[in-house]
Amino acid sequence: MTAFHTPPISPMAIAFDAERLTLSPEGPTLTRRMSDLEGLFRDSDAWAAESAGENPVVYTVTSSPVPEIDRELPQSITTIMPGDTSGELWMTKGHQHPNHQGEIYLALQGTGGLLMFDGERTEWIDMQPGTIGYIPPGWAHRSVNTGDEPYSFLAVYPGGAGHDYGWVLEHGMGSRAYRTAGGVELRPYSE
Ligand code: PAN
Ligand code: ZN
Repeated sequence: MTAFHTPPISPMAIAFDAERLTLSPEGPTLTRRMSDLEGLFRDSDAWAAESAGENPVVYTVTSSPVPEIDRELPQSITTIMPGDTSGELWMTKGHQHPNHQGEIYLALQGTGGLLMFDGERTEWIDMQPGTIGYIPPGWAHRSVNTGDEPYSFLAVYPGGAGHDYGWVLEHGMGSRAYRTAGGVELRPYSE
């Protein structure tokens, strides 16, 4: 079983396999199934049916051994499966960093979108391998798979930033991303 290292952490090299998307040494891996995304998809009936049925894996988050502790700088690779629930593209839960700190995402494989919301304004960045998406302090963020294959990205963020998931349940994300014949369409969050 893999675990986070305990401070003080020694300088270390982390081998990154760009094909297999592994980190070595690795820390814990988190798996989010459909049932973990309660209250997030617009069509709650479709969400409930998929959760009670096959309950598919929507995304995984593989971490390096660097822990989420103040002044450390953890990294993780998120992989979102392709799919949609009543047209709404599969996505991460999304969160706000309560300590309002910045973060970067580097797209690795597949295609996706980085949706950000500061409580008033919504921003969307198309993500493809090589794109760095910058998330400024105070912007809640959610990732979306816009393609037909898994979408993966590397995240690097301050260990003391914290993750507030309730913020998104309370305030939404400003927009939702849907699959359409022409590609991706952003629609108002509550329509
Ligand atoms: C990322 C996210 C990861 C999963 O590492 O935590 O993509 O998304 P949720 O945390 O919204 O489920 C990050 O933004 N860390 O701060
Ligand atoms: Zn974050």
